[in-house]
Amino acid sequence: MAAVKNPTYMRHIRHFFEAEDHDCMFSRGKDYTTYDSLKNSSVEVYSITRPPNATMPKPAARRWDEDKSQTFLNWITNGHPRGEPKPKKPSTGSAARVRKSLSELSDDEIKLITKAFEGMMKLDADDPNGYFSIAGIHWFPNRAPNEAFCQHHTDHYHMWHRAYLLQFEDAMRAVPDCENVTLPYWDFSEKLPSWINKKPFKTYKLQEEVHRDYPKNHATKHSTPTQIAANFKSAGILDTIEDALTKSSWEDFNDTIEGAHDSAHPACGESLAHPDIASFDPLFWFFHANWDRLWWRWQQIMQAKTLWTFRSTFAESSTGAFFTAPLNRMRPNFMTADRTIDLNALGVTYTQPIAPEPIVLASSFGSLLAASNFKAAKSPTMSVRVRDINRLAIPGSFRIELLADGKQVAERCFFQSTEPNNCPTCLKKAHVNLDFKVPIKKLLGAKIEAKIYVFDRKGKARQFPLSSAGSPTINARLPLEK
Ligand SMILES: [Cu+2]
Repeated sequence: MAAVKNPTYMRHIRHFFEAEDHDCMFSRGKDYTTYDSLKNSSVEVYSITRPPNATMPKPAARRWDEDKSQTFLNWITNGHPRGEPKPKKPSTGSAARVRKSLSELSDDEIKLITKAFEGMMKLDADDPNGYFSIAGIHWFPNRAPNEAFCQHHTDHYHMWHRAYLLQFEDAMRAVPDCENVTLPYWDFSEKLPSWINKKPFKTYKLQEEVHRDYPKNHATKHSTPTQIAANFKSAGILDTIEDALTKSSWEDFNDTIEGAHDSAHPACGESLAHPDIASFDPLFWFFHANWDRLWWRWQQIMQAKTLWTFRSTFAESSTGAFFTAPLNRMRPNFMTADRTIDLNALGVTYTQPIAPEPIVLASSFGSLLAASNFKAAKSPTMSVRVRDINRLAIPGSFRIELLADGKQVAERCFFQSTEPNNCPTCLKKAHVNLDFKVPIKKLLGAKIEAKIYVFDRKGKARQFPLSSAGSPTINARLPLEK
């Protein structure tokens, strides 16, 4: 490689390091895995890698040559630009478990998935491979208090659900003659196939009581494919997903995509609206396989498919704490969070759209250096945050609507238990913020207000007084562009 004049972190510099280099430096208490940490140590790194007297990387064969060292120096003297990765076409690789889209399945594949679901549903309620047991991990069944496992609005949200889907897929494969089955995903840009409303996918009857509101034989329910498609459209879910895929830091991606996830749950119908019962609805599994696929899709775009490259997407070095013991632990008996990152190493991959749209990545920062030039965009969107909502006071998943002169201009949902005070995960974070992006034209001069609606057991939304949800505030910001 010739020396690069204008290298960036995302395109060049982070790829100068391999897992073993990071392992080695970690053992000496040094962390060069994120943009911030490497930037802060760049002069030191330059000096220990510079030929001919380098001490790093350890194997002599991988020592940096003059050009590489010069590239690194150029990065320092240019002020450490972060940049964006070069877009790459996604690949499916050659994993053993290829998860397909619902619309790609052949008749035989649908039959096999049907068999696996029916086989799991026939097992006893206490069989660890049975549908009831595995669905019950997500929340509620009459467990001892403080035994909720599912992770939402925490660092482990994606990792926990990836491990959970694997456990479900393993149980599908444990059904006789289903050893090669894979869990398909529901690509939200496609309408659900009609067989989703046939046995055994239409509904699942609880084999045991999970809660006084969900007695034995309670039947789960989702809306029709047409209704769901309409709900997704009015909640703007596909737009939010598209936006999430352009985010170039993990924190930004994570916030945006989980927001889309939270709005998509109630859009699917009464059972999926509540974490208490959501995973008993057979649609849950295809729905969540797609969220996992979208995370993997982003990992591919960011070239962040391994633990170390994944860390390079963190905006803040401290984000990585959840990868290190004991914070990497996920219950019950799931693999640790760090092991979930490399999906290919777990033998899984997803089929992808044939011609992926080129994606323009965007970085966003909380502030810009006053010394740099910036401007407000011509037809800007306003960032509006409804802040400090005491969600523990709200009995279940809720929707916040933003109104200008009485007309709704944006909405977002928050997915949570109907008894957040009994959920140890919810208790960890009592106050939450919800962010909206609204064209400024709709807000200027208008009376702006927020309303909360909480979903009842039937998935119907009823208004909940804002004054009962703590003292939330509304904050508005005008994004500046560099
Ligand atoms: Cu979910």
